[in-house]
Amino acid sequence: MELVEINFDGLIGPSHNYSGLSFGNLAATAHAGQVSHPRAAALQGLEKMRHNMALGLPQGVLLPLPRPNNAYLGALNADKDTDPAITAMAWSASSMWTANAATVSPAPDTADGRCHLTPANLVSMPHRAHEWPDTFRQLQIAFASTAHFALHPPVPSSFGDEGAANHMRMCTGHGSPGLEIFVYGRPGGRFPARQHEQASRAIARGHLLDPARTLFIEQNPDAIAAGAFHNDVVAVANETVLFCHELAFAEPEATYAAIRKSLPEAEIIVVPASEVSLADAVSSYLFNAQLVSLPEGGMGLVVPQECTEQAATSAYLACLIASNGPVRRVLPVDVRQSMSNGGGPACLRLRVVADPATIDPRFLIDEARADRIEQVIRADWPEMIAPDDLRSEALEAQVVAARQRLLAALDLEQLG
Ligand code: SUG
Repeated sequence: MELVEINFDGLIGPSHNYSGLSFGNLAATAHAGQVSHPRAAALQGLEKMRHNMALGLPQGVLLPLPRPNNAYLGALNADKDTDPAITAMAWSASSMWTANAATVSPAPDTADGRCHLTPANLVSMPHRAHEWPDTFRQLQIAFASTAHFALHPPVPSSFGDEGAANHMRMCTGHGSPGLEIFVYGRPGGRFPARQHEQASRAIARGHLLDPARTLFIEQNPDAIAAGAFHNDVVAVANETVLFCHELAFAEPEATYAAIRKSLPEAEIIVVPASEVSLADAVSSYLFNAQLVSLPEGGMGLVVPQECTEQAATSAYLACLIASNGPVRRVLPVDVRQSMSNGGGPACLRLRVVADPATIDPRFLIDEARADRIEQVIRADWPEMIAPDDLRSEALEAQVVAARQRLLAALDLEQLG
């Protein structure tokens, strides 16, 4: 059985829109009320998947959730005319950011030798808190083999959990035992700290992790205040490499020392604020990159196109490559539609280390399946959505039908 890292990208749903629902997410609030382009958004996301497949990386997909979520509106005794903010919550396509779908602990890290998954409760943001039951249904199908996977219920809503966006894993190889690093925020700042320490600890216990290979690290409150609403806006790890901003963690030196103690092979690349300020890191999303091990050796950093356009970040990336370190290639991708809601390349994917043969193949994609998905997007995804459209019955019918066609194309009607 060969364990490999599979990136499960969230396919961007037909209701993708800009409603400014995430306080503390600067891009999302800056774009509130703008017209969105769901078809272009989904094609950009699919193109990123194809880009990574062309690098030789295994690729998975998670599907858009049923939207609008009329059961959610019903539970609030609301309908589409009650309150535009509530309507927008029911329409949100936010499940595209699958880094927030779940926390995943691969089999080599757990006491029972299974890969453990806990869906994120996402309670900090109302438009996201109703995602998990439908996400859970997909995970139940995709990772149905109980010999290989353990799927947990979410952490109780008393403690906010945002999934893999606040969780990093370092190891000498994906199939070797890893060091799992949970990053939480302390409440009380200008913006919400979305990941609660107790949620992280509960997940680590449930996943049967070895305390000697588990760290709980506080996020720097200044980073949250600067718009790093998740740790993956200021840090990313892959195998032995941690790539992070100088101001990512509350106690950086102690954090690096603890990592090196558990994993002496660790290479920690710290980007100084004097070269890339926190503000530049948040606007270019330099750290919301996919740091991937390339089949030919070395690592690639799949960054948003914005990184090549912002002076400080692109100058830094040129030095990073020239330094001859572990990161051998910078690979820009265009995910602008998602970026405008604060979701970069890393937000759009959930990493699962597993043997692909143990996963339901309908959630794995190759070029032929990508072609099938592309046809449905081109034919059925709305071209654009303006805020007022969220009350339109015609748009609702289109969005519902588009998702049904996608499910049919992927043989997953049972999610209907
Ligand atoms: O939760 N944006 C998402 C972006 C999530 C990014 N994920 C990671 N960093 N892993 C969020 O803030 C905006 C939706 C709106 O405002 O309409 C939104 O939900």
